[in-house]
Amino acid sequence: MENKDLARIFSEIADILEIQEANPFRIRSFRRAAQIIRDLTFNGAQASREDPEKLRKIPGIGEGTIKKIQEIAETGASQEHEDLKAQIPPSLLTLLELQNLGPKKISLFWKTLNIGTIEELEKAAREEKLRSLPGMGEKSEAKILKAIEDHRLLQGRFLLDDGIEICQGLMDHLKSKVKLKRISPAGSVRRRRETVGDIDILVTCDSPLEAIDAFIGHPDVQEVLSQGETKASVVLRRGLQADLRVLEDESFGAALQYFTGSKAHNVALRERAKRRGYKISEYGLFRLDQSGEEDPPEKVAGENEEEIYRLLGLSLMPPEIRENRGEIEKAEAGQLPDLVTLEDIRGDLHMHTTATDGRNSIEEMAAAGRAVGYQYIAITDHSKALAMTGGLDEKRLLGQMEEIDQVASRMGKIHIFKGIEVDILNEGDLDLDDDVLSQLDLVIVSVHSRFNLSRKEMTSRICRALENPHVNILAHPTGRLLTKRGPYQVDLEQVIQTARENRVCLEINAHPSRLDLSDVHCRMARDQGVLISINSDSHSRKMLGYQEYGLFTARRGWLEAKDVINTFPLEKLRKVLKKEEYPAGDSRPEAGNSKS
Ligand code: DGT
Ligand code: CA
Ligand code: CA
Ligand code: ZN
Repeated sequence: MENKDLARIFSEIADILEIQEANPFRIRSFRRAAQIIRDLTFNGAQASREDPEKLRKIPGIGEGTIKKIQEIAETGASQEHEDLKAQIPPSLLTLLELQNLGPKKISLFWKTLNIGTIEELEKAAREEKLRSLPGMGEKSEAKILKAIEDHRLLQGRFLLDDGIEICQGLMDHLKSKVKLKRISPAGSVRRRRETVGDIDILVTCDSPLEAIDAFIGHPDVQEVLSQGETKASVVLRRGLQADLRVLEDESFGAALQYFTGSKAHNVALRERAKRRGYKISEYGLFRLDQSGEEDPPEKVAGENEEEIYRLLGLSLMPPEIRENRGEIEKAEAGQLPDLVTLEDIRGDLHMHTTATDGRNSIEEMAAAGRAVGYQYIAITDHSKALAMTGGLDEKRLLGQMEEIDQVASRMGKIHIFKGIEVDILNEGDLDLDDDVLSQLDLVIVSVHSRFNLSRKEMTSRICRALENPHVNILAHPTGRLLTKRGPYQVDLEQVIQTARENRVCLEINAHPSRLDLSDVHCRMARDQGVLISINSDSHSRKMLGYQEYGLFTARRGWLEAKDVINTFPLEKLRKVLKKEEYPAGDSRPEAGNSKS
């Protein structure tokens, strides 16, 4: 059992106790235990059985907690947790998934209006029954409706990093158990979509039944939904579904093409095939005879994806862009974008250190950046408005700038830009004096407060910030948290235009729960000649690896290396940061052209 799963049980106990208005001290102690368990650097369940002393040494973990961990490690569940769950309707806990709705409010709704499900909550809000409850009002009622709407959109999907990790785990397991000829992820995992609904894996091998058995025998499989001779579907412990299909060699390419999708891409491709006298399916590409009949069907391709596309007059396109957003037309014209790759990335321009809420020092971050092979990084801690992170004021920032000089002189080899992630205050003012901002190499601005402004207010707040001449990058431009919180209301077209006019770049925040800008917005920005920066927003050195996810989004947004400033050589990047150059816009005569 992983620490995450263990912690989830503790925090759910706290949630239920809080809904029941139990002793606040007990609630707090379960919450604290959940937090500590989540952050353990070793496996808590394992330690509880093999070396409980290890747990005893951790401040904040008492005997009661250790006993409970042991119980869960041994039986897979906690009796107290099970008993508590039996005392409330199970749907009450799903209400906790709504943004900004805690156990106290849920308890209030349950006890006063007998609300036990999201549907009942929505009905009560629409009938304006919530606003008269203690501590509630018209605004909080509207927020609940918005949270329900967001929840519907985000429900049942998983973050891409989890999807890739789980998919890889399943594939490694299959490879270790069965002799396979070919194996590939398909579906949204292969297209690197920002969230995934389920996992699709395709294999070819001599003994399909063995592959199926190995698949359903994976230790994380919780339930087998279906099991046939060549395919199986399971639900995994994390709640995610996974599908395996075992194929013949001669149709592997066709199946890979079909099950990679997207559906919209497949539909467009099928119509194209039809117009050219072919029929396409998951089994292959077939030539129809003159009358449009497929009898006798002549299979002309199937083993390789590339061959199928070639016969349809198309070059092979990267899975990331198969969304029927113009890629088929571009492939036909031989004008597919030359998508940015991980090798193009020369640095990372957004990261935090121990000065605020990061876990590593400037020197450790720089060493980690150098180890990745970067030519430059930027240190961009938070500003003072974000008090809970220990945000920097002017004086501490000036001190950090000196420290960066010292570290830089010791390190050599990697260039360290002096930066800040400064908060955009209510009306679009920045949280630090212009005088200090002017001394930095790089100023990132971002919104971390008051997410629920009107579209007009939020747009003018952000645009005002972008007009400050020191600003270089707008971080996580829509504030969304995938599967948790939707974007705030903002007119991105206006933001893009203002960014362009002021030579500001927009960020793809590469954190897998942000990926903000989204793929579609990236493309919109690029088409308007706005430069993009792909940033990990690392809060520890190991998070530098998140760049890869930002890169997937960039590719899905059709970006080329020339659109992304952290692919630029140091000297060119310096000019962009000084606003002496802004090459994407300057060299792109016409919006919407993928090749200039
Ligand atoms: P997901 O799982 O919701 O993240 O998204 P996908 O794209 O992985 O969708 P999934 O798992 O339902 O199906 C995998 C692929 O199979 C999908 O991308 C395209 C193909 N596919 C599924 N259903 C249809 C369909 O009704 N028509 C066509 N043409 N293709 C389909
Ligand atoms: Ca899928
Ligand atoms: Ca599927
Ligand atoms: Zn940040």
